[in-house]
Amino acid sequence: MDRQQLRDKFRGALLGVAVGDSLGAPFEGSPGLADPLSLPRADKEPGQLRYTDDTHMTLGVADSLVTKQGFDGAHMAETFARNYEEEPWRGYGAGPPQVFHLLRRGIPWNEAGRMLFGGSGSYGNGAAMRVTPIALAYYENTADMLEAARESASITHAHKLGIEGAALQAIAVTLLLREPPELRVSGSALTEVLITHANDAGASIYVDKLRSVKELLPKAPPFEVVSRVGHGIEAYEAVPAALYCFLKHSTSFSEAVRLAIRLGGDTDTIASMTGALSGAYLGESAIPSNWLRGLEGFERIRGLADALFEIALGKSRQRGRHK
Ligand code: AR6
Ligand code: MG
Repeated sequence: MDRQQLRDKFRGALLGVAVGDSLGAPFEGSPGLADPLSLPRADKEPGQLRYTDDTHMTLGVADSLVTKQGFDGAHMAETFARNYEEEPWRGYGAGPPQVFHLLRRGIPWNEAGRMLFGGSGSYGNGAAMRVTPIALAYYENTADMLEAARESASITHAHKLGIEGAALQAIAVTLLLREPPELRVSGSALTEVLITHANDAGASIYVDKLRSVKELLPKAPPFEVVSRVGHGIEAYEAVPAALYCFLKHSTSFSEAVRLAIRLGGDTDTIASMTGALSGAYLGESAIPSNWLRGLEGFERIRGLADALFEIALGKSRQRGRHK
């Protein structure tokens, strides 16, 4: 793959997060089966697209990675807290603000997340929804990527299922970045890689739900995914649901994102994660220009994707020297 194509995929992944989030936000909490006529259309400008906490936190991850040229837990936690204090109205889940409060009381970044939900930590989808920049910066080295994905998740989502949701979403993004879009991705092979990972991590609920995704993909009507996998705020529902939406329409960014919104539930987050997968695979060039035109922060997001691309190339050169 040439440099230009890979950079297009980096931009697609990060812009995909923001586009899916912004388009899905007005539908959050809907029961599903929205009238197709009410869904965003690729041939129509939706006007100003405002992103929510999903993108706000993703940009925090990206900013911190760029500033520190890699993962630094204390810096990333401080970045999250500061961003939240500046724009608390973005639609944050209940858990993260509690973590920021604990950080401000002096609790270390790698302890605060464990204090939530009676000491079990959060299994919400908030760590998975923001993990894309980690997948980008570390896209060539799965072991380093997984370590950074898990540690970054644990800042606010210390429950094993919150962490593994982020790990699975990150693996999917990195694998799709490496895959040239001309070769049709095998949904079954990609899902199988994730099943193996979930199995090794002892996260059986992901194994079961990913098996359902694999089974439903070729034949079932899309709405069966809601009853079998779910479309909720829990990472173990939203992450497999997003994978399903991407794989169901792996050659069309707009159709994948529209399906995520149509399924209802946590539409902004599932559409955002679907957008990350589809953007990582197909690139920015596959995102409807009508959807990019009104996107809040477009230039900044694109610039961060380019900065993450440079970090990834730098890590790749470093590894080459040490071989
Ligand atoms: N026990 C019981 N319920 C839990 C647990 C647990 N251990 N962990 C999570 N929940 P949270 P997020 C439930 O608050 O993941 C925005 O709208 C609980 O109901 O950590 O950052 C985004 O768009 C908890 O409030 O926040 C996303 O949709 C909820 O899961 C979403 O919020 C979410 O976990 C991201 O939320
Ligand atoms: Mg959401």
